[in-house]
Amino acid sequence: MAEYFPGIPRIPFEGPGARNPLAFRHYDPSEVVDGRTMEQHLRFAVCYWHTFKFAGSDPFGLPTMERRYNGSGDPVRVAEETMVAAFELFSKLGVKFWCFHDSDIAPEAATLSETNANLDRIVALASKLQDDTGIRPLWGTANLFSNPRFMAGAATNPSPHVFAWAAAKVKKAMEVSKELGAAGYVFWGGREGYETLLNTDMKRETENLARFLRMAADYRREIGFDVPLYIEPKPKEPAKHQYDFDAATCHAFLQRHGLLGDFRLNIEVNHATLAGHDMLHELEYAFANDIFGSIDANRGDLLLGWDTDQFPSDVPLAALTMYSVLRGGGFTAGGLNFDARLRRQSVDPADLFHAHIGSMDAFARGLKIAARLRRDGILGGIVRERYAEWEGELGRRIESGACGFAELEAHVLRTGEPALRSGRQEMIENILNDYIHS
Ligand code: XUL
Ligand code: CO
Repeated sequence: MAEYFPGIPRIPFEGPGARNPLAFRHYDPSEVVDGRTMEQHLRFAVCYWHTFKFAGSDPFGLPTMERRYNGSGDPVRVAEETMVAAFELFSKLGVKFWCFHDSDIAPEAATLSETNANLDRIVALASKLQDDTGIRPLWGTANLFSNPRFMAGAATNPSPHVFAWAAAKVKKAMEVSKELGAAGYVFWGGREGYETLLNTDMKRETENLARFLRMAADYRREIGFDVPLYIEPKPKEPAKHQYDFDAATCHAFLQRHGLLGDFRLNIEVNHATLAGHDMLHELEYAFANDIFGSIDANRGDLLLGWDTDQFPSDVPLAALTMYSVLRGGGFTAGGLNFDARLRRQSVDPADLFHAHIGSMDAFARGLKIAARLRRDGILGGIVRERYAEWEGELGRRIESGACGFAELEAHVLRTGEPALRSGRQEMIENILNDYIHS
């Protein structure tokens, strides 16, 4: 079989002092942390679109990256070569999962039947490569945003004909995701929103989106695809406003339409920041409301207002993310999908490895820091103490619903002003630094 990343070995674990740029310093898949191996905790996935289809173009410039597998010629043959290259990269990195859109892996053709036939051919190859390596999709999805037919949305399109196209694409993408043994299925509605309200019927569009998602949930049951469905919140880009704005908006939408039992959230770091939140806010919201599912791990640039999808090599962020995940009970079907791409000047194939190695190491460190934070119980203790008064007589009466405004007014008249207690933010940040840098 052709080798697409010659000169790059299977990435070994060499430990914290290593100087080899093609080695892990912290990610040792078999190391046990808190009763599970790092591999079981972190469930890393490589994303197909950025890693194999992004070639460095931006709105101002042409592609910069040449890849041996992304050649010209018969598009199905090119797609097959890319799939072989993908499994070489997955295996060399030692990840157990990958994520894909239908149109990343197989070229679209003139008709739906031809496109589906292309997909079947590539899926047969992917199945074989999966059997050889034990790697499988964390989730699959359908691309409902690149083709011009989806310019005004997919399930929220003014045209039912386009709605039908979206349904046909999702139907097939669910079928192939099931065939490949995917652990989940994602809906990200990049064009499910609007450019201007002047030409938009928001009520109809959002109700049709709910109808569409209900059909998807029904079809999942019909074919016995017994995995979580995830909505991936994002506030904008490419739409000016996207209906799946953030975790809380998605939650309200799912509740309003009776879809909570079927859908959870796939939360992405850069989408959180575009919504004016940090990742921890989104995670905390999802865990508090029992809708957490999976994570698209990347990061944005605080000085740029768009989705830069950079690799998440930031250790403090990884530590706080994993602290939240561990507190929430860890991943079940979800995992950490690197929805991240190289910078345009990182043109070497080896850069793909440096990017993933750095991010996997950051999350391995983050996991260990998070496990120590939890074991020592310091943050948990601080929060418990901060709310300790709720365990007293007054707190218990309020939380059990035993009292109302009149009794509370009487309490204030009797006891006067409350004592002011420090939130100790700076002290807590210092403790966190001790854990991150020790
Ligand atoms: C776009 C994005 C998507 C989804 C899958 O911002 O994150 O790639 O993850 O469609
Ligand atoms: Co994403």
